[in-house]
Amino acid sequence: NEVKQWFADRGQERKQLESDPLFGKYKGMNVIMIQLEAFQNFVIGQKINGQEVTPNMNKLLGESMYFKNFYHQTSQGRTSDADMAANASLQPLIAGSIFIRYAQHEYDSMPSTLKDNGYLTSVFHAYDGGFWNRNMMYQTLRYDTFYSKKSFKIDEPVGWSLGDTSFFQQSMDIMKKQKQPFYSFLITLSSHHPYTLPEDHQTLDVGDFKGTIFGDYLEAVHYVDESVGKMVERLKAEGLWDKSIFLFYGDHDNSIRDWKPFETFLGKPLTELDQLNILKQVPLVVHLPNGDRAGVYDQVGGQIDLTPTILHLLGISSANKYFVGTPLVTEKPLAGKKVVLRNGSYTDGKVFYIPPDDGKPEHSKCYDVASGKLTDVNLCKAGAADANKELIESDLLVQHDLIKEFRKK
Ligand code: GP9
Repeated sequence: NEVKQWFADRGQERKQLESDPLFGKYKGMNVIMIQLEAFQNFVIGQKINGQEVTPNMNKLLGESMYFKNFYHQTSQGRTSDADMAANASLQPLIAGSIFIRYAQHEYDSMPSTLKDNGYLTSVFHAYDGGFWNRNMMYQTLRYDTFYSKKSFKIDEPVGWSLGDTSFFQQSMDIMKKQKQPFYSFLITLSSHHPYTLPEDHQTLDVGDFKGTIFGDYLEAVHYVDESVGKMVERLKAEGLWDKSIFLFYGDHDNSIRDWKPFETFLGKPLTELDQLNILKQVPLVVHLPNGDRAGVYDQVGGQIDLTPTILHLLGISSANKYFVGTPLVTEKPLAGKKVVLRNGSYTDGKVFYIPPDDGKPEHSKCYDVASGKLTDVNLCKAGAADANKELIESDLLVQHDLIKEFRKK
């Protein structure tokens, strides 16, 4: 009952936002969502040796909504956690992945909700269908079709599989023939650790970073940026661009834990709060038809908010769905909105709370975001309790298959 009530309260928050002018403004549009492998926010808008690292994305920002304080919420399940947060609006587990451990449980999700509203739903990822137990999990999430590696021609070998440029183009060949409206979820792979690209794909002059993992990472994200740019051109050429909500976000950090190259690249020393933000922030870019509402947004959000955001724009109520998140694209940002990370950290844009790593409450930290300085930990206390509750309720729902239980006739 406690879990049921907690989710009902979240549903009520979303219900109240249904009077927002943006609720249903994009009813019936296609949805194209891209999850970018290990793509962190700190590269957006940056240059190296005079060359933009993400020129195509930077250009796209002029006609899109860019959320610069958007967080990944992943844990040990990495890419699968990001997928689950984005498509089912639930927190990851503290250990392992929901995709592996609870693939047979019942979930509310973006694909199932859209399917129930007349959408054709597809997921594209050019790697082995069994990885992260996707074959099974995508049935659970009720996609119509999962296009895995065997649906693609490996005509551009990069890293583990197919290069993102060809991956997007081949996915587009399928999408352009699909019945509309459709929901397409695309998961990239070329910028996977350890980031080394074939030589003919290295087009960024990374100077002294050449031959280091950090330099390889910059080259990889530069290549992904080019692939995304070509995908956008193709969407325009196929007449899908202004008939679709198009968005992309990064799935998780790049696992590089040596801060020196980051400091050299960004040209400044990094505080603990800077490091946390670099580690946890991924870009979220949302292109609405006709470039509506383009601009830079500083309200906080996380992957868990993506499904509620899309459903809000399409005018599909999620009040009765078991989702943790709330819509980000609204006329006015939701007051008191928090992003909760799996270790119990949270931020509301004003404070950033870090739980103690030794379990001793006196070692918890509360940062004032504006000044970047530590502040009175009591200012984070109530928020930390709420954050902890969110994690507990999400865990109980997932582990005990409570959606099935709640819907039993
Ligand atoms: C593989 C890909 C990578 O299919 O999604 O997952 P990751 O290792 O980043 O969690």
